[in-house]
Amino acid sequence: MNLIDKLENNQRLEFDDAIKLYDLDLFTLGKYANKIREAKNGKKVYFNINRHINPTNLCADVCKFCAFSSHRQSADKSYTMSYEQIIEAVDKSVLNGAKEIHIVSAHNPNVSWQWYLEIFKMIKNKYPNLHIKALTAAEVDYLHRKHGLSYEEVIEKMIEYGVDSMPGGGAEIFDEGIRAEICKGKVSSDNWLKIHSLWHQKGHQSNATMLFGHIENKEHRIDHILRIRSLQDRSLALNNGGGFNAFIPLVYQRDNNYLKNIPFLGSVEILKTMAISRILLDNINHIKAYWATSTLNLALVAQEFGADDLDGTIEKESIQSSAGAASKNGKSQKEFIELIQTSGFIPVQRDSLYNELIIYN
Ligand code: V47
Repeated sequence: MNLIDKLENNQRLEFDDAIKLYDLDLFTLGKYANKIREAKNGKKVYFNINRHINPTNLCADVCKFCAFSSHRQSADKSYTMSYEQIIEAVDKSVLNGAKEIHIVSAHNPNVSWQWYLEIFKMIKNKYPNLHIKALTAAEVDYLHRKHGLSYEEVIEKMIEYGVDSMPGGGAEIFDEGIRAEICKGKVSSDNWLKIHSLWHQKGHQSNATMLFGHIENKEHRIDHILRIRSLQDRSLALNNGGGFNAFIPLVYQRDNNYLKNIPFLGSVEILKTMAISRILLDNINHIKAYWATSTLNLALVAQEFGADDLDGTIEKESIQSSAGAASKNGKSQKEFIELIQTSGFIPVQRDSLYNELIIYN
């Protein structure tokens, strides 16, 4: 059967076919991706009212793409937030209607593992219904390397201290050759997958990201997506509620970091990658076009090419905005809703696990 016949018949594609998807024109890819999107999510575009908090930028690791870490800033720009500052930020966000706090930090060698975890307990004690999405697999791996805790121990403590779900960060690109170039010393691809697998085995949900548009090629992207699909097969087979909620292709931002002379990735390549993700990941319900890295306008166009989620209002964000993204101060809910509606879609405010809270018909 040729590739188009396989697409017509919704057949699962393996590597040799998957790589050929990039040879199809954008509109053919969009047609098949949109068919899958509509079958899974109709015309709905999901978003949540969330707040990103990045409690420290002091990092023991040096990822070349990262502009957030204090390695990229003068010594006086390094910071570690106090618990008072963190809860003050959470208080404000809750007043603004936030349903989720998304907490991602650098790998800070000057604080204990308890410092990371007490943040979650403090928030949970005050706001038991607020969803805490926290600790990337890269942070879990760092706490293991630095403090000698096993992955299982870190995960048990995350649950005990109030983490509800894990964000998808730290995955970058799974190919170890590329990792050696861009994030040497950070969590390996096998361990990233192992940590999410352990989290899923506990019946919990997480997201998966892919950082693209730097020095990787199309083969690396396809390999990355298929490894995520394979773990999701194993996690769903457990039938315990655990697994990936969303796949998030993050477009590489080029400012203020150590990866030089990387040309802009064109919109066609970005949209093709979104569409290919939708086609290949038949076992993941949501593809998130994370507007902070793709721009809000392209994220809206991506909704026609397989994506069905825009992340959220964000409110404040430091990781991608340090590298040039326009996400420093988030977006208002009103703007989100209007932009989705005028693009011909149905805005749906969701919670972190994709339960629908408000449908704006
Ligand atoms: O892993 C760092 C990325 C990630 C750059 O799970 C960059 O819902 C682009 O995990 N250009 C952290 N990206 C953020 C993250 C995330 C974001 C949104 C939603 C979710 C979710 C998770 O940020 C890192 C890295 O891949 N990143 N530097 C950069 N220059």
